[in-house]
Amino acid sequence: MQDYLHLEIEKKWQDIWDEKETFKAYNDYTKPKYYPLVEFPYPSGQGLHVGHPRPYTALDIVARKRRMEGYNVLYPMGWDAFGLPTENYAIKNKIHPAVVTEQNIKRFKGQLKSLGLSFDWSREINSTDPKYYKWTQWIFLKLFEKGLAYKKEMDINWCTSCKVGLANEEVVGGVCERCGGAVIKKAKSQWMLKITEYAERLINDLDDLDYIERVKTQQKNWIGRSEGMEVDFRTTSGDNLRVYTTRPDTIYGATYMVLSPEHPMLEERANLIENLDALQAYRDEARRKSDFERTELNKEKTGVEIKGIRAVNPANDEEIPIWISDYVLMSYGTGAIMAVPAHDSRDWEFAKKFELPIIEVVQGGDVQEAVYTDTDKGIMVNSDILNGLNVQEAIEKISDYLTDKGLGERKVNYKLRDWVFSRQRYWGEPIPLVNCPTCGWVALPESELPLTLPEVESYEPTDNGESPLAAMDEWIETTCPKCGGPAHRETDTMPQWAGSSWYFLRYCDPDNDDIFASMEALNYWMPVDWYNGGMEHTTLHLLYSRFWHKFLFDIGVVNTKEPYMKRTSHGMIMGENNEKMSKSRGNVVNPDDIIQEFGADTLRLYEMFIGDFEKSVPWSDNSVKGCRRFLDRIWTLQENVTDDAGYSKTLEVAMHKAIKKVSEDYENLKFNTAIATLMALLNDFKKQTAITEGEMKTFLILLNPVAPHITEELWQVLGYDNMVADQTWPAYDEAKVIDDVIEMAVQVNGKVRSTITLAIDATQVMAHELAFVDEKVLQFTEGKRVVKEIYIPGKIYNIVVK
Ligand code: ANZ
Ligand code: ZN
Repeated sequence: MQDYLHLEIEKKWQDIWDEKETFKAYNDYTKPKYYPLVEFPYPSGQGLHVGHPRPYTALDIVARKRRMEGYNVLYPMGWDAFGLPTENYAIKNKIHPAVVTEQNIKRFKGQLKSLGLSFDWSREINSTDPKYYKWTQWIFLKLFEKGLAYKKEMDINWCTSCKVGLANEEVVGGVCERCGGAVIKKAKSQWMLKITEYAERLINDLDDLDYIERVKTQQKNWIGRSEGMEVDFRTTSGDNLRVYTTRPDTIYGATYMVLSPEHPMLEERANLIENLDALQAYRDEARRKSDFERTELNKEKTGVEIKGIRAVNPANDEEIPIWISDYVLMSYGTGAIMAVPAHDSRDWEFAKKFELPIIEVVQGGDVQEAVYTDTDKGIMVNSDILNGLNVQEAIEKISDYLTDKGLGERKVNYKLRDWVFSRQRYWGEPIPLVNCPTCGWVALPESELPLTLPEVESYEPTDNGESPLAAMDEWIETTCPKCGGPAHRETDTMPQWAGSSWYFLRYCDPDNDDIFASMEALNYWMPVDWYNGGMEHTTLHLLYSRFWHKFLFDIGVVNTKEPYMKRTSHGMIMGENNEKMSKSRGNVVNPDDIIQEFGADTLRLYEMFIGDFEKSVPWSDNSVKGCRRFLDRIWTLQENVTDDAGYSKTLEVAMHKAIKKVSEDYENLKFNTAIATLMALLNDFKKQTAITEGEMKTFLILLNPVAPHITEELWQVLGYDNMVADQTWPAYDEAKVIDDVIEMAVQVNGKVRSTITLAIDATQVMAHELAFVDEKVLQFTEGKRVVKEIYIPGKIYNIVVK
């Protein structure tokens, strides 16, 4: 028999699939549909990483299985191609980013094809194609029209190295997510999207979705809903200082107030403040720090007391000092807090440092020695009308009390901020607005979309941080669509997250020129049935796209309120020594090399086999070889197939068990145990002198989603002229899955008292359940204590009682 020549075989089948359009999704809206989705990649200059095939193969398995189950499957792929690395490469090498993008896509696409993924390439999309970004611009204009896009002068996170504004989500650990550069605050007029208006729905609607738990939790934490009160503190200057607190019950323990250094009171009451210079100096200092640095828990507390004005605690009319400190952020709540040092750790550290009074109001520990934050079960003390109540009762009582007196109101707050939607860069979607001196910001009419990127000389951002578009007078100068007078185009572009916020909709109807996708197509294909992607996108892309989708639902152009029914996430593939793969460590594995030497089927099999799909795993050359050996053994299995292989009861049970296990495991991200099952089945096969053609066929179908090329080839060798991809997914017989059942003797204190009927491999728990409803067993055990149970599966069950 011929050798297993993987390169030849794999190329052959990829060409056949292409030519026959085997994986094309049909707009036949009568068949049941299935829409699995993986995150479209950013086509970077480095080409495909070995991490990419892991999620792609996982959902390829699901897609292939679904087709065999009779579904019309849409498994699409495209390119999320705007963004900084391409632009930086273009700047350095003086090549147009569109040219760089085209080259990168070509390389990526070739690599993906060589993996034998069953994408419907006829629906390929590219976020930088004007035909695509026309609709990104269109959606933006709808948001603008509905008042959800607005321009605001604000302190933004500014990456000093990329020279670009960053969203909060792009600042990780105080530095730029992309380049690791320092991030400072910079005042800039920015386009913002009101994602905060959707905060409540973005949390509540998670309940109906089949997202893995850690994704739900991360989204909830990021949105950060908190329930509390806004309370007014009078001041000696005659003002009201409003604070936000989640613990109004602790108000009797508020011994001072803290304002954010940016709080407007400093300007508004400058005339009454005695130490304005010191406060101003502190404010300047704070401005240079990121929110992350400012709120870090274990950092040394700093602050300055405001001299000349004091506040009055509304609960007990005590006068208390007002401080400013950078641990209070202007961007959250009201930018002012009542400090309760006995029960809030940051307040406690601050009070210790500046020797401010600490009053216990919830009983628990010695609050002079250590902060007592575990207050949930405590009883109120030193709190006048609240004394003796538990925390929950106290919160209710004081909230009603302060509300009735007009001193405050209940309030829900969110950590989520509006989305900074402008970038001062070239390689992004132009924002289709013009600024008219008479009409203000005006949308371009739909007929003028797409507003395409003009050719520029240089892609570098200007020194003052403007986009290179800002230097293009001919492009900027235009007329106002409303009044016809002279006007200027917006020169900022959209962030990379724009194009990916709706791309799954475009796949449903990629060539439509009248609308981003027809309602008919959306009605059929949406929602996405299963979406798999990286955990790093949980608070960015996943939230943004859910927000856009909800907005599109509200304006009646999509049919579902949520885009994705199910969300799962894969672990990363690390270097051999469990470090992140990187050029500098020299531990990068190139998927092309593996495909060349061992084949795409080996790579696919390996990536699905190496461990729990949801956890990160180190690369292992040895297991790659092991996976290849498994395929080699399958290759020679055809020699064992004969017409007159005898019937084997054990093998029949093994087959049915394998069908059940593999079918279930493919659905539950347990690809590794599915493959282990197939490996065990192969061993069973090899123990037989011969196997039947039927057994071989079932085996090939089960393995096909993981290793599509070798299985198609062996199918052909068996003499069929259709494909495995055309077969029906095998069913199993539940009766044949159950192992033989036996009668087992049950002893009580060494004497046989009864028998139970159970499966040969039943667990002790099962045996116990069966025995302890048996009358004869109960007769000898009731009223006694079970001190020991000895259970030997398939043999005996002995219960010892006293
Ligand atoms: C008094 C108090 C007593 C508080 C106590 C907590 C514990 P979450 O749950 O995150 O919403 N806070 C309010 N605004 C702030 C700001 N702009 N910057 C920094 N901290 C701020 O947290 C709400 C709590 O964080 C509020 O409740 C307030 O401190 C503080 F035992 O008020 B608390
Ligand atoms: Zn005008």
